[in-house]
Amino acid sequence: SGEANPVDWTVYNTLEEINNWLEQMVQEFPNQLEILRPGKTGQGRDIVGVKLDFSPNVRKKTIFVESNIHAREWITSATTTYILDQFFRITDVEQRNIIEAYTWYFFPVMNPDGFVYSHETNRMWRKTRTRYNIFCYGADPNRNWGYQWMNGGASQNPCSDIYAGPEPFSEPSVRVMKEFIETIAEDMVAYLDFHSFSQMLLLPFGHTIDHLNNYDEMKEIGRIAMDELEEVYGTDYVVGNVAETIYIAAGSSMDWVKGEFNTSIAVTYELRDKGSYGFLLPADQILPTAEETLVSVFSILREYRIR
Ligand code: ING
Ligand code: ZN
Repeated sequence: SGEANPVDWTVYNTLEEINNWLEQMVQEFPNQLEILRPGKTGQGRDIVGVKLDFSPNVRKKTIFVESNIHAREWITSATTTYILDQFFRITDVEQRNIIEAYTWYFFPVMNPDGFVYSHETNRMWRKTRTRYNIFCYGADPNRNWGYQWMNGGASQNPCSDIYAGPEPFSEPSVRVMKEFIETIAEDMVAYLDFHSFSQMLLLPFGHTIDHLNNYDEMKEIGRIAMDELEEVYGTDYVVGNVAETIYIAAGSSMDWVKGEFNTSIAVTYELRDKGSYGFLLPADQILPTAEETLVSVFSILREYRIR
């Protein structure tokens, strides 16, 4: 914390602050962390992530952590940066065993162009910033992935907040991350995606209400994890697939990962709250949100591992 490191989870940070913090973490822990810049956004920004491995010479299953694919959902990158930070501080033996059993990829801001726009111009911005006509900018980066693309809950109107884009992977940032995830997908056991708000743990899929793949097992695991989350600060979560629990929505990153690679654990959190503040969640809720969420991440992995 302090001047050299502004990320301390008492305020929401800018893209520059988050990226500087990631670089500082890599400098502090060069044997465990590696900076990743797999490509650029439509506006030419780097998409920045880290690879975390506490024993880099041992090949392990991998876990991918995504947040802020939607620009205005600031609590999501605040939460995932907190989780990354805690992974270097936690001493509990059971938790350390879980952390160190995997290779982790963290991409705290998956949509840097939109994120900067939400900080500098329009706090309620959701999409990317591709110019589609003289009035309307951006496609929804969580409707732009090439699994069941445009098969419900997405729009072909560039002015819509759920505009799926002219074709799958039209958004440069989405294409970059698709190609990156393809390089690590073989070993991936979990894809953890963070949105806000609604207090839900969402499972695939968004295009159909059918309970596909390992839905039943994941619903059980998710319920146990959300009960543990609630024990921390009383925050209650609903668990279920996207289509039945929130709305029909096709073309998401989670559904693409599940549909393409059948990744065992593919979940999307809708973090706090249930609408009182919505996207404008006060900064004094960052720490409690992040703490309870981290408890549930351990819970999901523990439950999955003992089955
Ligand atoms: N909600 C998500 C959205 O993209 C979602 C819900 C999650 C849809 C996963 C599909 C897959 O609309 C928010 N708040 O963005
Ligand atoms: Zn979202």
